[in-house]
This record gives sequence, structure tokens and C-alpha cells, in this order.
Amino acid sequence: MYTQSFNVPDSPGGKPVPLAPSLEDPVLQAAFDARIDADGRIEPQDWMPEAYRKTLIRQISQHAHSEIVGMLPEGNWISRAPSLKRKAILIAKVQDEGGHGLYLYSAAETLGTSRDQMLEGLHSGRAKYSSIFNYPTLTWADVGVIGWLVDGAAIMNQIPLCRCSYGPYARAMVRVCKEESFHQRQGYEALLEMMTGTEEQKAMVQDAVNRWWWKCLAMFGPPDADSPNSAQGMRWGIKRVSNDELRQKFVDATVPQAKVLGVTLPDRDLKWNEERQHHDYGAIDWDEFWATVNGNGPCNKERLATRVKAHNEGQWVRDAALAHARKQQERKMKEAA
Ligand code: FAQ
Repeated sequence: MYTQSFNVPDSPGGKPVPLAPSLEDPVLQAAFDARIDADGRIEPQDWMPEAYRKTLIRQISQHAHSEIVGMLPEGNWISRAPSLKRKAILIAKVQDEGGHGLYLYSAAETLGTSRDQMLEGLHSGRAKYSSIFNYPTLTWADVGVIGWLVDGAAIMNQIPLCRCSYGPYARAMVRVCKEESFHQRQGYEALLEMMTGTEEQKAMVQDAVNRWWWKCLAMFGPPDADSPNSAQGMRWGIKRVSNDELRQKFVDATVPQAKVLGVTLPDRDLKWNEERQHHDYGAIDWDEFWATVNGNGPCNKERLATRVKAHNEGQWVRDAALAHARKQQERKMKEAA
């Protein structure tokens, strides 16, 4: 299992990309570069190049949106969980994902973007969120598989982000990873229980693994050679480990877990490669990935419509909270006068 102690070293080769030439203040730029080169942290009050700020806003807001949209596939099963215990666990997990979204929106706000701007990007379909949340959850086994594989992939990607060069993002990730670790274990434990059940339950688990496996591999993002943001993101210490390396580590970590569980990972090409000391695996369907990222996956439209509806229906809560805050402020001013 992955835990907070499961740490992934930075990709080898240090920082191979030269810093992009900057048109900004050379003195400030030099101080920023020196801090990045010394593996230091950048904080909200520090000067930073505009491109660094924009990259962080892009990544953190898409990460936040993923957590928020990611509540939907599992939330769908809260009313149908098979026992009170499973229902309580699932409610706690889905609430955690909502909390992760909120820490991340707050981290992005420190870069000068507002919550309203970010939500407008999500609701209009301009902003991205993880491809993985555009697939349906057909059976209860999907909830277990999301915990085991989707949260497992999320942790693998997020543990290196605890060392991200931007302080608020790195600190948010520490707590997020601790909670994701619980999510992953609860999913695996739910599946272990199903695998000691009836033949029908075992088949349900295998079917869910078959449907989610390839989508989880794609979740790490395009191959390094086709990843336009990787080189600069790694140069800035935002991204520490490349998409392909994390994907490989996920495959290597998951194979023995699948064995213990008693399921087959649906890939005929999956085998240990003695020379590489890693598992080889088959080809990912990148056309399907890009279709989903670009809004044409099986549930994209439904997910966005659900989010927009929830946001609109929550308007009265935001109005009431603002009116209450205004009244409190007015009372304080009167008392102080
Ligand atoms: N889905 O050049 P790269 C979770 C986009 S949280 C959609 O490699 P980068 C918790 C990418 O944005 C899951 N789009 O980009 C949970 C870029 O487009 P852009 C989310 C994707 O940024 C569990 C373009 O492709 N985690 O699961 C995806 O260097 C269970 C080119 O890609 C994070 O967001 C994708 N899978 O690397 C919740 C972690 N992959 O923006 C509920 C933080 C790539 O230029 C239940 N993010 N794209 O228009 C990251 O680490 C990075 O942003 C990557 C992408 C690795 C996702």
C-alpha cells in the first residue's frame, strides 16, 4: 500500500532545461532563479515570473476542479452503499475530496486568481479536470476500485508535489496525501471483502478492474515526449517526477497488490522485464484519453451539468453567508464607534 512514507525521488538528471529567457526585471529574476536552483520555496509574497504564476494557477485550479468533480462518481453510491459502515466511510471520503478542492482553491487564490474566476472556468468548460472522472460507476465494486486504483494513482502523482517549489501548494499536498492514503486503503479493503464473497461478487470486482485499469494509467498524463508542460514544470520544481516515470511506478506497485486481491490486470503485455527491473505494459489508447480531456468522454456533459446545477442551487447559501458576514461587520463597526 502507499503511505506518506512512500516517497519517489526526483527524476534523474537534475534540471536539464535552461531557464526560459525572461523579459522581466533581471535582478528579481536572478533572485528567483537562485532560489529555485537551491531547491528553496517560493511564497505568495515573493516575486515570481508571470509564466511561473500562470503555470501554477493552471495546475492547481485543474487539480482543485478534479477533486470537486471527483466527488460525483462516488457520491452517486452513498445512498446505495451495502451497509451502514460502508456508507459512513464513503460519506467521509467524499467529504474529504470536497475539502481537498477547497484547500487547493485557497492555494490558487494566493496567486491572485479568485474562486469565482476558477469556477467560471470550470462551469464554462474552459478549465480542465482529470479525465478519470468522466467514466460511470456502474456497480458497488467501482467504488472500491476507485479507492484502490484512482486514489492510488492520485497519491503516486501527489507525493512528489509535497516537495513542489510553491509553498502553499506543497503544504496543502501533505494533508491531502495523508487523507488519500486512507481512501486507497478503504477501497482495497472493500475489494478484499468482496473477493471472499460469492462468485458474482468476485466477477463484479474483476469487471470493475477491467473497466478502470487503462483509464488509471492514462490519468498520469500524456507520454513524456508529448507532454508540453513537463520540461518547464520540472525546471521550476513544480513537477518533480515525469508522467511516464510515475505511471511505471504505479504499474510496478499495483501488480503485487492485484495478486493478493486475486484479480487479473487486463493487459496481455503486462510482464516483468528483468533487464529494466520494471514491468512492461501494453499501449494506452491516447485517442480515447484526448477525446475525454476535450469534453467528449462518456460522462463529461453530465458531470459539468451536475456541477453547474449544484452551484446555482447553492446561490442562496452563499448570499445568506455574505449577508451574515456583512451584518457582523456592521455590528463590530457600531461597537467600535
Ligand atoms: N486529465 O503537459 P502535460 C484525484 C492535460 S486528483 C485531464 O503533461 P502537466 C483525487 C494537462 O492539464 C486527480 N487533463 O501537463 C481523487 C495539459 O493541458 P493544459 C488530479 C490532463 O500539467 C481521487 C495537457 O494535458 N490530479 O484523483 C490529464 O505538466 C478519487 C498536457 O499535459 C492532479 O491534478 C488528465 N489525466 O501534467 C478525487 C494532480 N493529464 O493544462 C476523487 C496535479 C494531462 O496545458 C476520487 N496535476 N492533462 O491545457 C499534475 O500533476 C499535472 O497537471 C498532470 C499533467 C500530471 C495531471
